[in-house]
Amino acid sequence: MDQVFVSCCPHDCPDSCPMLVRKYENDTIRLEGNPQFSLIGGGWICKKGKRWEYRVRSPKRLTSPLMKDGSSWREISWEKAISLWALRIHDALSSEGPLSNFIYQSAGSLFYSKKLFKKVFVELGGYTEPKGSLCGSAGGAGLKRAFGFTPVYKPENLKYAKGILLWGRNVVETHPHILPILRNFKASEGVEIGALEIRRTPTTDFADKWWRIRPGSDGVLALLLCKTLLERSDGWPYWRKRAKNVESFENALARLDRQNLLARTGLDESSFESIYSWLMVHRPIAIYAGYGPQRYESGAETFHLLVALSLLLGAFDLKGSGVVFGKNEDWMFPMELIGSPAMQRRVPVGDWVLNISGYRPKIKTALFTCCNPAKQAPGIEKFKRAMAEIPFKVCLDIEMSETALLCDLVLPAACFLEEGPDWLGSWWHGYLLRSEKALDPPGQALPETTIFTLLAQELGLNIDLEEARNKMDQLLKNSPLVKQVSKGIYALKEQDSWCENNRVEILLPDDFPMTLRDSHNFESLRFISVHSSQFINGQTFGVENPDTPEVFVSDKEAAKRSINDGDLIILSGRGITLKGICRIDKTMDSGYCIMVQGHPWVNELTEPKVSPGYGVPFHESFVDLNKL
Ligand SMILES: Nc1nc2c(c(=O)[nH]1)N[C@H]1C(S)=C(S)[C@@H](COP(=O)(O)OP(=O)(O)OC[C@H]3O[C@@H](n4cnc5c(=O)[nH]c(N)nc54)[C@H](O)[C@@H]3O)O[C@H]1N2
Ligand SMILES: Nc1nc2c(c(=O)[nH]1)N[C@H]1C(S)=C(S)[C@@H](COP(=O)(O)OP(=O)(O)OC[C@H]3O[C@@H](n4cnc5c(=O)[nH]c(N)nc54)[C@H](O)[C@@H]3O)O[C@H]1N2
Ligand SMILES: [Mo]
Repeated sequence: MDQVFVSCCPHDCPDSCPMLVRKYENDTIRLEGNPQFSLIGGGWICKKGKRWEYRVRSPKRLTSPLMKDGSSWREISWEKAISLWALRIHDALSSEGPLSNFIYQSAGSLFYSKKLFKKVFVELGGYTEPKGSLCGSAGGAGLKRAFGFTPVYKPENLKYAKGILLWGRNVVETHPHILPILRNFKASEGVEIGALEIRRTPTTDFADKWWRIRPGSDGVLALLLCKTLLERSDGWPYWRKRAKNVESFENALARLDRQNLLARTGLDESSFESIYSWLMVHRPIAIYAGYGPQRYESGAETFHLLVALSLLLGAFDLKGSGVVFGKNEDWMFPMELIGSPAMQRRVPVGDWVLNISGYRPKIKTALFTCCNPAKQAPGIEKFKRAMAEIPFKVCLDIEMSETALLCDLVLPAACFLEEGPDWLGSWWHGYLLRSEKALDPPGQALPETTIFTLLAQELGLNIDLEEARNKMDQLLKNSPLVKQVSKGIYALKEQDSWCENNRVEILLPDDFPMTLRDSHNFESLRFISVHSSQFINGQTFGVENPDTPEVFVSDKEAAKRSINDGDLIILSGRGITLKGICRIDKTMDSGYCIMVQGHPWVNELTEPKVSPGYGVPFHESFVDLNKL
């Protein structure tokens, strides 16, 4: 008899889709959208989620603990693996103390059970971990500066907007479940979708109108829009009531030179006027901001300025106005199950690799779980060098990742279909999702909760993370902040931070040092990487790495170098050279080139850097591009 389980997609994607797992007698599965979830564009799953049908049993799965043995790998027993790991942690503790254990987790799976392992390191007295994320820290920090907390824009409120401005957000590729909502939107009279981009994308095709701006100049555009709104007395009449620091903000805007700002955005006067009048006509405006525009030094400032612009456009008075970005999907995770460490050291995720040799206490062991920084973090060769300085490294993954290959011990983890009950939130919608175990893990793979319980026992700690996961299940099911909608789907009682009844006051900026910094104007090209509809982040399972990657440039940049579309080119930067195939994109402007992120070579060319708000300014990297 077939069995059906509730589950949800583990990917770090805003859509966080509830799924049904149909399990057949031969232990194969089929995945489909949970039809109970048609609330906000749901009820179906995309090809990335669907791929787990065969990824879960693919030959690429790790099935036994592996220890590095010279240049090859040796299978070892769990007993041996755990005892070796515990010994190294113990040595680190006695020589350098708790901060010598480094723990690194990222976005490989958003399931809550994956976070419980920290309890072990809390009980050991502390740890070192990265600060910030490779993803949206800068943008998030800008929003937080304005609000004092991370604001939530409830997707339901989009229906009140008359203009949705997709500000560097490529929703058609990266947020497909919003599309049914946007299609409805487009069908309403007088309601429009606009897009601000650096190139034509499937999203700009989808929008009613789009404008191209210079990479990294979104904050400048926001400033110019605010300045113009004030000069023309078009600002929402009551915006000052909601704001702190009004006078300084207005004075700072008054001092800025209009022509200089316009030139920085790369827009001509008529395009600027077209954006301006679009905003005037389509209030209330929802600014739907993307991750691309915050991967710059100015990322946090840009997002702070988007809030200021939104306020001047009538946010809080006009329902539906506001800035939509991510929110904390872990908001409901019961932190009490982990506790807080006595000691903690946090090192910027963007550039810790540059400074590791100076750390005191030294890093003696490192744990990598649900992450693949050897592919997804900036400056790969610097990452490799940092790894060489860490005496003992462990990676937990479901497959042999680039990061796992650099470790001493690789441990096979169960994936979301093989453990549970488990939970996950969304950085877009307001539902908390519960999943059930549908399959046993392959070979000797184990749930992370089991792996760390074994480690804790070996370290002499009285911790049972399986029990903690079950406790989490009870806590979440019974939380007064959720209401069950159907099996596995729980609505969150969340407040919309942009709602008119909120008593928030927006802090306006009066200094824009990163936004007004002179932009780079050498011969080299700004190197920009973008997400693809084909796969998620660095998880390219089921999608081949192209033999020769495509590099997109404008026709002007190609002509300057006598390059035709399809020609082989050499991309070089940071002492790395890469062969690529040139794709001319006439919708791009001069000064930058674009590649799809998620392939191992991309972050060889990016600089390990940290931006305000502990973001990673991937797009502040520059390359030379020449004909081969
Ligand atoms: N299919 C798929 N979906 C995904 C992901 C995936 O890898 N694949 N990843 C998920 C994750 S973790 C994230 S963070 C999100 C990312 O979602 P998005 O923010 O939509 O994706 P990005 O490609 O990072 O950036 C969006 C756009 O910003 C543009 N851009 C770059 N620089 C600038 C700029 O200076 N100004 C402006 N206005 N635009 C600029 C790029 O051309 C790009 O089209 O997607 C999530 N969803
Ligand atoms: N140049 C450039 N770099 C980027 C970006 C960019 O736009 N440009 N985007 C950035 C963004 S937005 C993000 S969010 C990051 C993502 O960066 P990461 O989170 O580091 O990368 P992922 O590719 O999501 O892969 C994480 C790993 O988790 C593993 N995994 C999957 N499920 C499980 C599980 O259940 N348990 C364990 N232990 N492991 C599991 C996968 O096999 C994979 O190896 O990349 C960033 N990197
Ligand atoms: Mo991300």
